Amino acid sequence: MLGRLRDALRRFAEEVASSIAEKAAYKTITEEDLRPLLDDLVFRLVEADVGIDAAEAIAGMVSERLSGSKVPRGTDVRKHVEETLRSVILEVLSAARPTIDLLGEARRRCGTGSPLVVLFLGVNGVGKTTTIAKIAYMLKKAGATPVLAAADTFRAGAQEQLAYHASKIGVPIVKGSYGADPASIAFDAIRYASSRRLCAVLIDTAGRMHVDKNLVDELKKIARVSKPHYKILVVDSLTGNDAVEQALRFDEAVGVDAAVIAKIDADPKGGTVLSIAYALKRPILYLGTGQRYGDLKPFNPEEIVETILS
Ligand SMILES: Nc1nc2c(ncn2[C@@H]2O[C@H](COP(=O)(O)OP(=O)(O)OP(=O)(O)O)[C@@H](O)[C@H]2O)c(=O)[nH]1
Ligand SMILES: [Mg+2]
Repeated sequence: MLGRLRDALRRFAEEVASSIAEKAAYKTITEEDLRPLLDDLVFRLVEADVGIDAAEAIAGMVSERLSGSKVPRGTDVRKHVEETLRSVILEVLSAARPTIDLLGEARRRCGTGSPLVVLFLGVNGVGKTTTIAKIAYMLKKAGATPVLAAADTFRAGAQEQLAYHASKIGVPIVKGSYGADPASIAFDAIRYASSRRLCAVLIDTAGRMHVDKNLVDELKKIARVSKPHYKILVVDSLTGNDAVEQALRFDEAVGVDAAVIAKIDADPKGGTVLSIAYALKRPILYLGTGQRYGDLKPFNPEEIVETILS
């Protein structure tokens, strides 16, 4: 997990340290020292799936903070560089600090007849349905029972897949017939939750490419009808740069309030999280860390920095 990203940052710190050590007379890290190493850093970050814009911005921030910095004799240069990297990465990730508390908001709405409505969207196969199941599991466990809205009437078996999760977790589901209007299913689910005073409605939608106009129009309609409090984009950590493209296009089309990055456990690179934080500048609420219901981790910038630079 995040391995390639970690290597990219460590290599940079080591290289700065050795290039400074070779010229023992230098007490200051100069821009000249850094320039070739920064190029390598950008290259390695991109190899670790960090988008080029984010990689260059990171290198720019590192350069600004390091060049001209005085390293007293006897100081561990590598540590000094790592501290700088730590502060830069934390700053980038902090743009995506999760400021939305789904559990808290759902809890407050229990029994009110006005449930929290959350719409999940994203391209095919990224992990939307699984993420909804995980969030439903979390809410149910905390006593904030949601209803699931099976508004993916497009893919054969999609409603059954969600129904399977609903029955395993023990939460209600509202379905429609195959090919039914997804917006009306979302609407029915909201009515269902309101009349039973449930806490939340989690709306599953069909995977769609951000470039498919008809399906994006359908998504707009679902959003118009269900008026979700939050539209949450799910992206797959393994898709790297494409995840950024998806995020920006969906944001343009329907507006994205927050993101979940799934399959981080299966991603040996790790750059997607940095790229999404940098490009989307919306909260990342959770990271999907596996296929079980409990495999959902709140996004924590400090923890990620620790993972890649401890
Ligand atoms: N390792 C891992 N696998 C995941 C994670 N989240 C989802 N998956 C797997 O990814 C595959 C696709 O997940 P779905 O939840 O069906 O994805 P979806 O976005 O709903 O797919 P469509 O409805 O077809 O667009 C499944 O095999 C999931 O088990 C995760 O965090 N880690
Ligand atoms: Mg699905």
